[in-house]
Amino acid sequence: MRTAEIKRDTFETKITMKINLDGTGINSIATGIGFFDHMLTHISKHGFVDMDINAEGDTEVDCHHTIEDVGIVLGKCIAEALGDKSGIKRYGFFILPMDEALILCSMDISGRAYLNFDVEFPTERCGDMDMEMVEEFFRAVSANAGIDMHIKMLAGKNSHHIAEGVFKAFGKALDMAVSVDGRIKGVLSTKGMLEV
Ligand SMILES: [Mn+2]
Repeated sequence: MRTAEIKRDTFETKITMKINLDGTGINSIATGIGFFDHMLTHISKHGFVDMDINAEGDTEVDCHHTIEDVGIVLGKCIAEALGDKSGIKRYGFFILPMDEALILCSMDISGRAYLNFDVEFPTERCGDMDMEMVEEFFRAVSANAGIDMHIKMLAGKNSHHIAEGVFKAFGKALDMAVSVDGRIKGVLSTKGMLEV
C-alpha cells in the first residue's frame, strides 16, 4: 500500500494528514471549513484515496492559511506515498461534467511543478470558502508533489458545480496518473528518473 503520514505545525495552522493512494475512498476530513471539507471528500471518493485529515487553522482571520497549508501537506503526502514513482502511469486526465459545468484536469507527475488554472467562478464565495482559494490550493498541491497540472473550465455557471467539477476531475486524473502499469519497468522516463 502506498501510504504517507505527515504532521505539520505552524503558528497559523496545525495539520495532521494520513493518505493511502491504494484506498477505496474512505475518509474522515475536518478542516473547520465546511465547503472545503465537502471538496476534499470528492478527491478521496473519486480518486479512491483514503484520507484522514485534521486541520486547525486561524479561520478567525479567514480561510486562506488553512486551505493553502492543507494543499502543501497533501502535495507532500502524495510525493511521499509515491516514493521513486516506479511503475506509475505518470500522466492522467479527465473531463468531468457536473450538471452545466464541464472541467478538464490533465496532469503529469513529472517532478516539475507547474499550474495552469483557467477557471472562473461567478461568485466570490461558496459557504465559508473564498473561491480564489481553489487556485491557491491546487498551486500548493502541484508545487509540493511536483505535478505539472492544467485545470480548465470548458463550461460552467454555478460556483458550487464548477468547484465540485474541479475537485472531482483532479481526483479522477490523479487516480489514473498514480495507477501502476505492469508493463512499466522502473520509472516511465527516458531520463530514468522523475525527481521532485
Ligand atoms: Mn456539492
